[in-house]
Amino acid sequence: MSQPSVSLTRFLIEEQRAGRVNAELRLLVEVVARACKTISIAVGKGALGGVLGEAGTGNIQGEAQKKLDVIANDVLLEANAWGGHLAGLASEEMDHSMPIPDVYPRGNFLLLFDPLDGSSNIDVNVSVGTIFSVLRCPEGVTTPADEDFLQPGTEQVAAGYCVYGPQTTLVLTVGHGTHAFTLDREVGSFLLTTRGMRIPEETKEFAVNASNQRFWEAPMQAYVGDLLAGKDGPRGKDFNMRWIASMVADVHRILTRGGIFSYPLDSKCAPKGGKLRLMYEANPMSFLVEQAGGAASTGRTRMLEVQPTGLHMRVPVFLGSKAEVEAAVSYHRSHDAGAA
Ligand code: FDP
Repeated sequence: MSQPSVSLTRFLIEEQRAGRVNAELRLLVEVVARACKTISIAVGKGALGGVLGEAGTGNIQGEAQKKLDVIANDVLLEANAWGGHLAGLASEEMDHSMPIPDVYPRGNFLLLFDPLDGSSNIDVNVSVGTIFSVLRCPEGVTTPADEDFLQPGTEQVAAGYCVYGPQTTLVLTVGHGTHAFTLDREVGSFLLTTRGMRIPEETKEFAVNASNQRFWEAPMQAYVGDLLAGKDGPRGKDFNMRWIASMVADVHRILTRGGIFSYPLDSKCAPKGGKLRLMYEANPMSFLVEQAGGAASTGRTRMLEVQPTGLHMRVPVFLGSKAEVEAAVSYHRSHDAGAA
């Protein structure tokens, strides 16, 4: 007899029985997953749904918003407002966090999300995705403000992303491994397709936007220089490169077959601290990667230990296969030791 398929609902109920999530967190994940199904349908309609192109607005980061950025943000806000599982929400697309409106009961969790990451790829039909992170609302706080969200990534109780590609896949951790669920589009439910994803420790594949090379710091120049030198260089093996420019798609590849993803510090993004956002991108992805046996760093500090200073704080990112992330970090360490 073939194994019965495990739906996300069943998986979460079993996690609750095992004492790994409570009813509120289970509801929260289910609500986010339901919102992702709605976003998946909107993304899938493309030009037929009139959802492509610019919205004509900008976000807090000064980036032009796509129509689908706005739609995805609204879907997540609306879905999460009334369930009673959250105390507040923060989105990459909004200037400030938002407490749950007074008309609804407030729960004990805080939800942060990037509603549609990689959105510059929407119009060209390349995979994009939703990333989310869940924190506990600090004890005694009933109306959370921005500062209540400023907790290091080690405090996350759940994180995940949904990639809208040839398949719609939800990847989730509640702190006990990283698991992938594929959307059965006919039935409309997420089914467990990989329990306990494992990132190979070693890799021969790296992901970086190489057009920024001239702006990188010296240790990054040295690190990538040695990767490119291949078999004849100090690393003694040839590396291949992939850059989708959609973080969810690049990270999904790494969780599936290994590799290192990096968006390092460069002289263009240095005044902001990096390109990617700690709270909406780096932390949830780092939690997922660590739970799959990988590593994540800023190049100098374990990502999950970075103390956030603002909701929209940006950081340099290196994540993926453990040995390769450690290699990248060692170039930074040696450089900094030499400079000291
Ligand atoms: P986007 O700006 O399209 O939302 O989050 C930022 C991000 O995409 C990541 O998904 C992606 O990895 C990166 O930016 C791509 O940046 P570059 O265009 O600089 O390569």
